[in-house]
Amino acid sequence: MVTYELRGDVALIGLNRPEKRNAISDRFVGEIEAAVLRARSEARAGVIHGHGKHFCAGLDLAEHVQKTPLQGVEGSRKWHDVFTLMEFGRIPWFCALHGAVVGGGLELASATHVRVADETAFFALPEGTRGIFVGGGGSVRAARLMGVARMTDMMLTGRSVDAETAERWNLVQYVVPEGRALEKAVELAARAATNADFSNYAVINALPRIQAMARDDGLFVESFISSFSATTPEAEERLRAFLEKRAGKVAAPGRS
Ligand code: 1HE
Repeated sequence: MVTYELRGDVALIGLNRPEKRNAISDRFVGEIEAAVLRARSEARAGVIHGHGKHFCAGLDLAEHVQKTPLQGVEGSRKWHDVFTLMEFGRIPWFCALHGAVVGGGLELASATHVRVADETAFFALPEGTRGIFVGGGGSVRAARLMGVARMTDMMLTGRSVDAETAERWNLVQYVVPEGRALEKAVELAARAATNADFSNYAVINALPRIQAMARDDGLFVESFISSFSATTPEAEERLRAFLEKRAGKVAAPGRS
C-alpha cells in the first residue's frame, strides 16, 4: 500500500491504494509509520505523495463502520502517533497534493511541514456529512493552518475548496500546474536536505512549540536554541564558508 524510494538524500513515500483512492486503513497507517521510520534513519528530507488520480480520500470508511468506541479512540491515537513522528521528527516532510485531499488526507498533509498542490487538488472535510469528526489531528493542525472559522465552515457545510483558495487560506504554500506537484516537492525537499541537520531539527521541533508558548517564554527559548545552533561545528564551518566566499549568496526571487 506504500511505495518507498530513496532519491539522493530525499525519501519518497507514495500512498499506493489507488483503487480505493488511497483511503487509509489501519494496516495502511502501520505501513506509513514503517516508511517514516525508515526515512528518518536514511534520508535528510521526505516527500509524501499519492499514486493514481487522488492524493488521499481520508479514513477507510469501510473499516471504520465496524469499530467499537474504544477501537475508534485507539485508531485515532495511532494516527496521532504516526503523524507526530513526522511533525516532530528528525527530518522535514514535504507533500505533493493532487485530486482529492479529503478528511484524513488533509490531516496527513497538515502534519507535513510544506505543502505543494497542483491545480487539480481540492480540499474538504466531509466528516460532518459522514456523521463523524476529524480524528487524525485535524482539529489541532489543520485548524492552526487555516484558522478555526474556516475549518468550522468546511466541516459544517461540507464545502470543497480549490488549490488557489487553499493557498490563500495557508493550507498550502505552493500551487503548480497539473502533474507538477511531486517534482516541485522533491526539488524543495532536496534543497532543505542541504541545510544543517540541527537547523532543520530546530525549525520543525522548536518553531511550533514556541508558537504555543507565551511571548516572553518564546523569546527566551529562542535565544538558547539560536546560541546552541550557532555554536555547533557545522554552523561554524558554514559561517566561515560564507565569509571566505566559498558559499552561495541569497538569491533574489526567481533566480535560485
Ligand atoms: C473509499 C473511500 C474511503 C473512496 N473509504 N473507500 N472520506 C470521504 O468521505 C471521501 C469519500 N470519497 C469520495 O468522496 C470519493 O471517492 C473521491 C472524491 C475521493 C474520489 O471520487 P472518485 O469518483 O474518483 O472515486 P469513487 O468511485 O468514489 O471511489 C472509488 C472506490 O474507492 C470506491 O470503491 P468501489 O469498491 O466501489 O470501487 C469507493 O467506495 C472507494 N473509496 N473513498 C473507503 N474514504 C482519522 S479521522 C479522518 C476522518 C475522515 O477521513 S472522514 C472523510 C472520509
